[in-house]
Amino acid sequence: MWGIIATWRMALEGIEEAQDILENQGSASEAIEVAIQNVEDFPYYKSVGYGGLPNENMEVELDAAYMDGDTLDIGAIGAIKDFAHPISIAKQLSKEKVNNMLVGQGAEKYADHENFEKKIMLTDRAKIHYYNRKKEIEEQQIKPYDGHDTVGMVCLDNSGKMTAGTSTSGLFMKKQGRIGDSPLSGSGFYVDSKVGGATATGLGEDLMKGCISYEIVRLMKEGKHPQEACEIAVCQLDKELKERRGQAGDISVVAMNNQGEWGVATNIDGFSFVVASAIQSPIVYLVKNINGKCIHEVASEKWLEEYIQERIKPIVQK
Ligand code: SD4
Repeated sequence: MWGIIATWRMALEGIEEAQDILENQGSASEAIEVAIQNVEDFPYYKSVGYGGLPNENMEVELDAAYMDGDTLDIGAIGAIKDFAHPISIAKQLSKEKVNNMLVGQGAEKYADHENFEKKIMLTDRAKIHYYNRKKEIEEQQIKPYDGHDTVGMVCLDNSGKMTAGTSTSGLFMKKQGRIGDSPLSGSGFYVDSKVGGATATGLGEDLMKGCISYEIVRLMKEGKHPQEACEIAVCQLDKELKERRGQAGDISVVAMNNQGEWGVATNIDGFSFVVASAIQSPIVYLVKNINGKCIHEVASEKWLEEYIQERIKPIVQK
């Protein structure tokens, strides 16, 4: 049995590539890297890799992580600039004995030394978004940005090995050096091949408060189905945050256990995800939270078409 699950519709093409690898007895380690690289390369996704939106200084700072569920190896990078494939750097770091998590200049030095592909990750389109947002902030005093779209994946291969990976440009207009949950073990991702894995997307500052990915794996280890584990973890964190702080940021998660069963939960409307397995070709689903129960439905052709049109439509500087 193989399977792979990922946050957001943007993972679809990457998941299709992963499917080829996994069907042909490729490893979860290769499949997840290829799938995430695909998302990093696509210029129209505004929150991952090339084309990702910049921080308040108009610099694209990227976070990524990779985890091997057999060995529990973890590699992560934070706030790295101008490298094409953060996921691959994170994966390589996972194989080091120490220095598994590097940030900023240290991460760039390592990536350069290891000959990872350099690339200017700030696109003209991202600059237009930046200038427009700056103008809106000046004119309307609105908060920088509360949207998001990190790609996170959990993968199981035919040998039973599991991996997890994340890649993101984080929050638009974030402060220089700000790192979210995505490179943080237990918050943005966690995987244990003996149990399963989970990954999160949303407001990093809140996701960290519940170590939500670890919590989901812990619940699965207690015997919960991934769907139940995801719903419990999202509901509890959402409730705790609201009780203690008056509000909760966006929280969305996907999970898969080592049998290829999967689950998903969110506290927002409009969360999408992609899943594929030995018994299911890649499908995009949309999720709704109805009183704590997360209902998912297959995305319609119309929705899929509108999604892509919205991503690639021309934008103008205001
Ligand atoms: C972050 N969690 O940096 C990321 C952003 C995100 O979906 O998920 N976007 O806080």
